[in-house]
Amino acid sequence: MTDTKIVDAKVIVTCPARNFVTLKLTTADGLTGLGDGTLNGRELSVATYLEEYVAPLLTGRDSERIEDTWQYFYRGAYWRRGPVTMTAIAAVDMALWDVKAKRANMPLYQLLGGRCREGVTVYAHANGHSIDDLLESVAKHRELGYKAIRVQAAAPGVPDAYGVPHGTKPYEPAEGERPREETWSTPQYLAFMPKLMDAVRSKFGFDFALLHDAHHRLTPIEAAALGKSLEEFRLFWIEDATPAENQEAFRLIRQHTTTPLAVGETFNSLIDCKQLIAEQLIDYVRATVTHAGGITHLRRIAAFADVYGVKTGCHGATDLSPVSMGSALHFDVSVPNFGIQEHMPHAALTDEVFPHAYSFKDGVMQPGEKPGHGVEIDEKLAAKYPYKKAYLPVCRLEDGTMHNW
Ligand code: CS2
Ligand code: MG
Repeated sequence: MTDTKIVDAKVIVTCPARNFVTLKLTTADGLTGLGDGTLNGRELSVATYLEEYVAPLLTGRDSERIEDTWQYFYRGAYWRRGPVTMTAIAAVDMALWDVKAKRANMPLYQLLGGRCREGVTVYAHANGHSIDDLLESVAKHRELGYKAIRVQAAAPGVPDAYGVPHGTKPYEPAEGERPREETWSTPQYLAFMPKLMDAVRSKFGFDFALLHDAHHRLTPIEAAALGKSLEEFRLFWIEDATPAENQEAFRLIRQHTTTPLAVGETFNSLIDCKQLIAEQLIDYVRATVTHAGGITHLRRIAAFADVYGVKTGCHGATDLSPVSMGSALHFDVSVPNFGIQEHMPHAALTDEVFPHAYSFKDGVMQPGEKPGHGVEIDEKLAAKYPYKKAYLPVCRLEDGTMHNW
């Protein structure tokens, strides 16, 4: 009988182009598993939670007991849910699935029930400081083979559109010792959006999926107006039209528009989307393996969503590490109600620190055939890039009122 006990639980914090928190588990039978515990702008809170309260309880536990370990950390903490707790549990869960799949000598998707599709359709980010700029970016992404493209551009008179980079660097919102302050105007944005979508559809037609992220900046009635004004451009979705803390808010949007709705990159539990799903107020749920309690809990969200015809559309920004992306792709390829997966390629340095088996071709990603989730970490290289504090920005209306980012 092999000894499947966890003998070591190590938290690795590194900043190869941006900050990442990784949990590495080692078992008595010589296997290792990795989990992503990165919470953008609040990374050390999860690292500390893992180091102080979780790692000491992992040593000596049986690595084979994935569900029981999930329940142990969820119920056992007494303080249920919340982004810090659920990201920490997620890191443990991902690492345990990685170990189990390696022990079974299978790519993780096989343990999850095998393929439900040939590959994972992903959407890219196209952005621009103007419509012309954006059209160039869309053309570039179509050349790269993407079949689904999210478009974001700066509306005239709105200094800080969401998703548009500052200068020529790739879009990366977290920066600085203090949060950057952004300024927002909804009226200008709402007037601009139909022009933007019209320019994209007129130039490139309708043979690809078109997406947009409103990043929680609208009220429900403004979101309803946006959805209505974009119907003729047949979007794949509008993302985060309004904050979803009040799940009922989506009823109003739904009553007014047939534009599909996606929400949930900040969700950490099924409880965050229970009503949204059960009342069919959304079409896609954006929860991820990293922030919503790992593969175990995301499968539960997806199974619940499937009952109501809601599909998955996992968050996949660069602040989720390659460990998250690898795990997400195994989940995506094996979950019945998959919708789409976000793909924002990592910096070359990030990929060097996290060598991985997943790949991209013609708008589709593959998790790879390596046992486990297929992502490793080069610890020596990781150690060369120490943590660097970086905050997500805050957003204000033109009169200085604090708004939603
Ligand atoms: C986003 C992210 O990818 C997305 O849809 O909204 O860029 C998000 O702002 C960051 O992941 C925040 O950490
Ligand atoms: Mg988003």
